[in-house]
Amino acid sequence: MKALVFLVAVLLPATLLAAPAPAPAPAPAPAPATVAEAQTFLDLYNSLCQRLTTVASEAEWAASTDVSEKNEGRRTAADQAFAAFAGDAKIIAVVRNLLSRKAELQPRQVRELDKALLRAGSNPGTIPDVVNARIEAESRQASVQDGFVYCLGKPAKNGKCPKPANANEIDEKLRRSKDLAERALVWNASKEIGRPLKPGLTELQKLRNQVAREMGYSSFYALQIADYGMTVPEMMTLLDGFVADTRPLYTALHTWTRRELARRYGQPAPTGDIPAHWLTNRWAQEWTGVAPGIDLDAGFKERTPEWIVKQAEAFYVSLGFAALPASFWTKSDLYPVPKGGKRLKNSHASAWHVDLDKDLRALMSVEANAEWFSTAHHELGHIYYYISYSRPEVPAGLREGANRAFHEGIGELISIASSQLPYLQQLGMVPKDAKIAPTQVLLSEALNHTVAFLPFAAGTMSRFEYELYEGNLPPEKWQEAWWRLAHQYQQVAPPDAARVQDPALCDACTKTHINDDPGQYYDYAIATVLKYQLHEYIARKILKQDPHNCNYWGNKEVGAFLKHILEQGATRDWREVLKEATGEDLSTRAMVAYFAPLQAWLDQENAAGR
Ligand code: X8Z
Ligand code: ZN
Repeated sequence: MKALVFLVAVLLPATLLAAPAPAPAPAPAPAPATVAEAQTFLDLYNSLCQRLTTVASEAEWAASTDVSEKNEGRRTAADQAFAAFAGDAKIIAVVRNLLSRKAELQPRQVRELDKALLRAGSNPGTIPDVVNARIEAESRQASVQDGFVYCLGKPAKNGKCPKPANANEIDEKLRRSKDLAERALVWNASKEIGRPLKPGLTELQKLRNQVAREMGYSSFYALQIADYGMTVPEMMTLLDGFVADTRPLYTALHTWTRRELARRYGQPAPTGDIPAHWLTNRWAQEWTGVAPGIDLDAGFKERTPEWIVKQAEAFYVSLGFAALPASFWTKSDLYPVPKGGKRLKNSHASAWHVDLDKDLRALMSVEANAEWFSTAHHELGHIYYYISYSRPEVPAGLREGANRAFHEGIGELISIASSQLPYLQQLGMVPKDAKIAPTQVLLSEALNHTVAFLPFAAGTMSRFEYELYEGNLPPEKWQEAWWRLAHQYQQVAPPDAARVQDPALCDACTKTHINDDPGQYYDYAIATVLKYQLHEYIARKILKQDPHNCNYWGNKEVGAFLKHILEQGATRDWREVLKEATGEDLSTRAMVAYFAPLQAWLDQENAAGR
């Protein structure tokens, strides 16, 4: 088809090609009989989908909050039952048949059918054994990941660890320790989980690709990207654009951070890559805490983990959202397992829409610090999205974000709103008379999930999964690829070059999304860009305040603006939703503009070698 278009283009005179396109024909009216036929099918489909999702989510919840063989078995069985429905060959045939008469359907019905096809993508009923094997491998991988206990000492002969640690403890040490030997030990310990996860990902790479290819996608990656209505090349071009647009800013921040960390550790500043164990996060995805003089955690010393979640809720309530239902508080799993407790649970924050209706839960391990403060706001963004679109006008099959990045972006937006100085001062987290230069606040934000983050999300992670699925990257090349990309995009190097050659290691496997949310990490890159577009609009057009120094708290108009986006769920094309909300297409413009004063400051500091 593409070749034909090319041929026609070559043969046609340029003037003809340049001629204005004729006015678009009016959209054909839906045909009542086809609309009714589709609706009968969709009513049944949605009812089954919602019921089976509930059963599967309950089982997944049990397995993620209490790792055991029994719960793993229950999760596998429930996910297989869901797959048997979502990928049933007859269902796929009906969906395709209806979609072949697209013009006769209502646009919303077309969207529902498209989503049904995507849901079938991982579960084609034509190869049930492969689908069941995929689900079993996913469930096993999750148990291996969630049941892993980090070890900060040398294991004894019987394999027992003298110093077991959980993820929060690892993160805390990487945030605080100034001792490079200790940092290397902790960083290396945090990567040990990659060993037991590598065989599982090896199997999953094949199985995930097999199911997606059965459904006509070029790879599992293409299937995940299709949810945006985009092709793989389109997505990669978009992501490359994000990286290129923010490159000068990243380079300046990296140069400054190199020197700052060298000072902190009493080392000469590296001329190129930063050693990974110098940075405050296991994957160097954010560099929180590098800025001197801003101890974000200090304000949380007097607070409890319970206060953090309640305060996050209060922020949304102040905007006009309802208080969370009582069941959220009774059913969620919000805090770490108490010391000495035997239960093992997933350590990464997540938000759950268990029954695609009113049963909403969060799985977290909240402690009283700045990182969990931000994460709690992020997770409640998902929860308020669920609440907003769970209404009769939005069918179960469209109870999703405008796209997945919107879902990530709302909580991220509220997270930057909750880290603005006026709000922190209002809460008493930062003294009202504190002399903090505006560039210092901006610097702290850039080091968080924004400037420092984008090359990880749009580069290292997204490119790795691209090579993994689209490129069938063999397992023996994973380490090399991971560190090649970390060098190229993040300018971060492994603490010890030998680990790149070790075939038993899998540093990519240590990132939970590679196992749990495969092929989707660009969601966060898009969310990062999107949140600045929304933030700029809210600050300038609604609050009429400087985006660098504004306070959303208590503003019902901001709440109404957000609610309007959220309550639509996935009933409309995300491009339309974005354009309508901000007047703009997806773009890094707002983000680059927001950080322009920081870029100027960093350039000055770097030139002076300060
Ligand atoms: O995974 C998350 C959320 C859950 S959706 C806590 N985030 C990414 C990560 O931790 O890698 C939030 C931003 C990036
Ligand atoms: Zn999220």
